[in-house]
Amino acid sequence: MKIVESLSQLPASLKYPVMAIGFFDGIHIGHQRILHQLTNRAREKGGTSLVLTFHPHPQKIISPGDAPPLLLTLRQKEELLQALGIDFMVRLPFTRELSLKQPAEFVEQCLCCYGIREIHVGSNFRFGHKRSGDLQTLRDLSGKFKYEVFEVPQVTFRAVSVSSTKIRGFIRQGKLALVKHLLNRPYEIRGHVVRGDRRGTAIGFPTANLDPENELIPANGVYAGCAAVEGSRSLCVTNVGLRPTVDVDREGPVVETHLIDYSGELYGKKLRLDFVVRLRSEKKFKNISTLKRQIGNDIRRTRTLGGKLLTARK
Ligand code: RBF
Ligand code: MG
Repeated sequence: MKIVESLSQLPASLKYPVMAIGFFDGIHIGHQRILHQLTNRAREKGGTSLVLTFHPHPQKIISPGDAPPLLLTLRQKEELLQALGIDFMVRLPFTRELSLKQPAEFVEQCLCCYGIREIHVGSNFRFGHKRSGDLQTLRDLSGKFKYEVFEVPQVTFRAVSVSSTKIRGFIRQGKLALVKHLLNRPYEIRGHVVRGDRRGTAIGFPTANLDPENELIPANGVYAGCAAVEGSRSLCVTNVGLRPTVDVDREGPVVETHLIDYSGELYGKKLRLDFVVRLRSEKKFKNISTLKRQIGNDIRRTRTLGGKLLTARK
């Protein structure tokens, strides 16, 4: 997959270019339906698949205080699009100027000089100044600009329509098993391992403290999952929270994880953490030895779930 920052950077005369447009935060099962349809069409037509997306999130420009914490870093989004077989990611810098464009201007100036043959978008797609353009707007302009519009219906799961907003809510509530269904993969956060207080090592369960690159951290609690470091994967138990038993975190929740059967220095390394199953809430224990016993239980439960955790990501 190649990444460009405007359509003008695309190679001239691409064969039958087909395009999906959206922010695609999460690349959830609804987005996946659009993107599969897109790559299928490209394959059928011997064409080229393009995903037009924006960076940063439009709300960060229009109204930063209301911008949602994102499900994906730019890097994660790129990797997921690549894995889905997209040929080109067109990552338009979202600016105030772009936010002021009327829908028709956007189509004329940003889309239409590039011979796009098909546009695939979800039913609830909106674009242009104040989100005033929709599918009908795209269709109204399609004759003039000679593209076809394909509407991809909303995907529902257990009778609710899937959206990035809902998924963010579920992550904040700790419903990570549900989230795994909606993403078709576990929720993953990445970051470097930073210096902790070494207390974990002292109590017998060394932990890697993560400095997350992701904006959205699951609800406080203990999660079973899988960690990847330098290409190798381990089962892990992750605590998100304030560690009330030791009372050390006044600066907000920490994300720390114990990698099961892993020995080696993690400090400074890049870590990826999958949150697969929520085990319990964080608790204040009477003393360190009851906390230790509980963490021992968390680890046993995680081992029992082992295979399920390791295969959660295909
Ligand atoms: N600290 C708490 O105060 N309450 C907890 O319920 C708790 N659960 C944890 C579960 C796991 C799997 C891990 C790795 C840590 C947990 N901690 C908890 C944090 C623990 O206090 C911390 O790892 C050590 O104090 C080292 O910093
Ligand atoms: Mg630690």
